[in-house]
Amino acid sequence: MGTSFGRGGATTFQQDLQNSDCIVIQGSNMAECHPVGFQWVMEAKRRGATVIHVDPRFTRTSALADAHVPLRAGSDIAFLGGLINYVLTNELDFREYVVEYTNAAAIVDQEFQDTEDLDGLFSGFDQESMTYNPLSWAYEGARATAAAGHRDMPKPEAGAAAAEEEAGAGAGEEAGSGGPPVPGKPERDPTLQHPRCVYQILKRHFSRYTPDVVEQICGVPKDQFLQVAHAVTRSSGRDKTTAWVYSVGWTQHTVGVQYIRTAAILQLLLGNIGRPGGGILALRGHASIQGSTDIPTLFNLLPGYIPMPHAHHDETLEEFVESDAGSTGFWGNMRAYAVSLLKAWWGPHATEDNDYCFGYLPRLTGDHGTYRTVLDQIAGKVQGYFVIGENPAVGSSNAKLQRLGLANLEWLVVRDLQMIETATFWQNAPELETGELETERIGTEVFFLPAASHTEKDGTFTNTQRLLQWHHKAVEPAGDRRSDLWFYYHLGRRIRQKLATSTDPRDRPVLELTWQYPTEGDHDEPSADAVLREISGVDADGNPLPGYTQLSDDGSTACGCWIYCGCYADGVNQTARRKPGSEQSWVAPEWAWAWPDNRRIIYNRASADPDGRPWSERKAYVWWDREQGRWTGHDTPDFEATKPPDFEPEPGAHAQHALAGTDAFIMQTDGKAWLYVPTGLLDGPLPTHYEPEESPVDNLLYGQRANPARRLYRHPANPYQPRGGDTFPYVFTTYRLTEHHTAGGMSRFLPYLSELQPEFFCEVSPELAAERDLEHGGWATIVTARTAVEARVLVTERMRPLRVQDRVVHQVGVPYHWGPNGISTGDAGNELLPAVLDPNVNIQESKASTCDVVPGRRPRGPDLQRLVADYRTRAGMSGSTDTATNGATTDSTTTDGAVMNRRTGA
Ligand SMILES: Nc1nc2c(c(=O)[nH]1)N[C@H]1C(S)=C(S)[C@@H](COP(=O)(O)OP(=O)(O)OC[C@H]3O[C@@H](n4cnc5c(=O)[nH]c(N)nc54)[C@H](O)[C@@H]3O)O[C@H]1N2
Ligand SMILES: Nc1nc2c(c(=O)[nH]1)N[C@H]1C(S)=C(S)[C@@H](COP(=O)(O)OP(=O)(O)OC[C@H]3O[C@@H](n4cnc5c(=O)[nH]c(N)nc54)[C@H](O)[C@@H]3O)O[C@H]1N2
Ligand SMILES: [Mo]
Repeated sequence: MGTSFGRGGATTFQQDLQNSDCIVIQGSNMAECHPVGFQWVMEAKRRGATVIHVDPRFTRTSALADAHVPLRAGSDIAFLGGLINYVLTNELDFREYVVEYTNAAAIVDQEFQDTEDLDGLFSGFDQESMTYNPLSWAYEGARATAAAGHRDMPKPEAGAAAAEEEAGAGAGEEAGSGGPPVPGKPERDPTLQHPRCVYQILKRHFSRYTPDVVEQICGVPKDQFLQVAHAVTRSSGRDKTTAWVYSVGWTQHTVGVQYIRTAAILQLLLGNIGRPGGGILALRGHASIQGSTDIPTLFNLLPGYIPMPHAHHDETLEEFVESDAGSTGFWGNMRAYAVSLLKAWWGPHATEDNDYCFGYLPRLTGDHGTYRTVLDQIAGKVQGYFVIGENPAVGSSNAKLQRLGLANLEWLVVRDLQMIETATFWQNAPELETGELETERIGTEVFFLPAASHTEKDGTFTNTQRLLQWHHKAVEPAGDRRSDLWFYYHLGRRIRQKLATSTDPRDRPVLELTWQYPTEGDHDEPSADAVLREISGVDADGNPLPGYTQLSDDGSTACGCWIYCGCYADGVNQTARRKPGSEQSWVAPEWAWAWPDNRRIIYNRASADPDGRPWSERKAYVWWDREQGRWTGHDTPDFEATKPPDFEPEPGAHAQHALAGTDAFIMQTDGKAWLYVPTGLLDGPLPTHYEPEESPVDNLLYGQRANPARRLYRHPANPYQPRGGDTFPYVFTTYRLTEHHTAGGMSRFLPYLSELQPEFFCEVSPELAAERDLEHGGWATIVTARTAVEARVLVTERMRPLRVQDRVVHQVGVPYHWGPNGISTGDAGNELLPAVLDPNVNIQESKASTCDVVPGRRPRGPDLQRLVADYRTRAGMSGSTDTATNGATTDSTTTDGAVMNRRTGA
């Protein structure tokens, strides 16, 4: 979303779905996982909208849709690519929107080569490192500047260490609130005829995604595909809009980012972004998962998507902002955002003379994502680990890998509501039964600290639609439970006390932090309100700032997260507003506060035509009021309020001043939404269909089977299965149930929920049940190269065999909520999956893999390993040699499981 539009969040809000003429829910089970928001889908349907659910399984979402389209897990790019091809071949695109608001007219460098020319690779691929050099993807004439200005490219003078660091660090999330920098405006051909303009490149690229090809790759019959194509194109244009809704059915793939890119291209061609009833609604998961990327728990970002500086080429603030400071669009103000952040963190210590303490920030030296960290734990390179608000021993792919890491630490801190598996692995990990681990030989000291839940503390959630909502403490936390804010505040306070007399320069960043917050109550609970105020920002006199356009780069403003600037405007906690819907417009701008600047639909300049008039009365949202000389409408305009539609920038203008009155995508350096991404992605400027890492079929389109830049972690405990073959013949996918929550810490311990879904199960079709002798209500063992788990069998027509290429493909559905602790117990679905990631955002492929299913319970003890070893041999995986291809095999030497314990040598 960030590289397509300039911000990583959902483009619209859930209530706006009521205005849609067609809603496609794909890669999401919205009715079960986002049931409250789903009411707006039902409202749209009541008003006559068509609702389509594209999902491997028939769910409660499908039951309420007009059409359910079952497809093979892992094939959505082909399906969406088919829709794009349908739009382009029939010239159904919203031409005026496309020419004015997207980069369709931009001319691309002649060095660029497409997957169509290179059998599945784009130009610039290096087989050795499995990474792309993206220079040839640039706009024409921009290659040299691209090299100098690319934030994620090693600088020419940087050495090998820097290059390695860049390749590992991941870049996709950086575009969360500002498109990747390109040098200004590209050459354009508004007639869209130039053979190297983006529009023509798209046309060629997607031409082979015909209805026939869609049928062969996805298993969706041609007629059904065309029904979707008709419904979507019929419901888009001046007078109608279509919305796309996705969640983790799309993100958890080795090409997850490119799935979303394909939807972005389609929605842009149809003119559905920035307009009511349109958009791409990324349904976010955990209560504040949007918040935890905005103010990130990610290794490669600072608040507001300011990139984490790199060790080798971001020595000074000047070097750091260099590639962005000259940019056009609002990201050109990055220095103001960064300096204000540094002022919020180091207050009076941050001055112009010391680079505003820029040197105090940590630096990136490579991939520090969680899966990499876990491998480093196994290798003995990590001593301590905080696990706060997650349960990786159940929730992360290849759960064994996680536990082997936990078992090799000096110390582990777990703060949770319940005694989760991550805290008890030393006691009941499945590896104890197989003999791969022994409690006596695990040296990890585990500190379990009880956490207060959201009802026991003040604070905000930032939800799906970028909306910050304040929650008040309802009850005092019982016993030793404390809020996370309490924990970090007092931990920091104590560390500072310990270091108080230190003269070591490396302690200065900690000692000089602004760490003064009012506290209250018996436990000295810090004020969450004061923290929010700091995040929102203040001027030199300590007055709250109204919004991010007021941020300055001279040290006179402090702001903890520039995109949240203004959430405490006028000294009022804007996130706590609760004006009833009946007392305001349907957009409800006075209900809580959305970033940026309380906008609910972003890029809403595009809801008006280039002259500033609504595209149609029916779809009016934000427009130019000629008399008042300003933008107005139902929402806060996502545009400079008084910049007229016919504004033309001066040559050489900077930041937002370089944007024209028709540049609706203000966070992009060229003001346009990107159909083609010339820079900012690690796996190609355009989406293209690749098979998942583990798949029963070849890539119908190219010799290159999987995403060539996917992130593989070669380790004996993380073997990858060969593609095709009969050993692991079935596709399997994992998902959630309404009655449980994620890794189970919040549901398996509750009697009511455990009663509703008492046991781990798998869903199979009647045809697969017959093929494998599986009995409804009986046991099945599901096997992969990692291990085998047992589950009750649910035989259901909700799962349907699909015809893919020349064969029938069966799919197995596995909910992933179970583990050994709590009231409702069972094996964890994540035991089965390998760790293999999307390179841009480091998300694991947990939605599409392959397995075998056999009747009966799984073997116990060492017999379990024998079963799995037998499967590996049959699959041709001699020893631990995996088959993760691009031809390469692994460097692993021992068989699975026998992992060295750093301190016991076991
Ligand atoms: N009750 C309840 N609600 C929840 C949660 C919960 O655990 N329980 N979890 C919360 C969290 S953290 C999140 S992230 C969200 C997730 O919300 P969802 O993404 O809706 O949840 P999932 O069930 O994981 O997956 C959605 C659907 O993707 C389908 N799918 C799998 N592979 C593919 C594929 O390749 N293509 C397509 N088109 N579909 C595919 C699955 O069959 C499933 O129906 O839900 C949130 N809400
Ligand atoms: N196979 C497979 N794996 C998946 C997925 C999938 O679809 N398939 N989905 C992925 C997704 S989208 C997600 S979000 C992850 C979730 O995976 P995890 O985050 O590992 O699992 P949760 O069970 O949500 O863990 C949250 C923990 O936080 C605790 N908690 C709740 N509130 C608080 C609090 O205020 N403070 C503290 N300290 N603790 C608190 C809860 O008790 C719970 O144990 O799983 C991922 N893994
Ligand atoms: Mo999630």
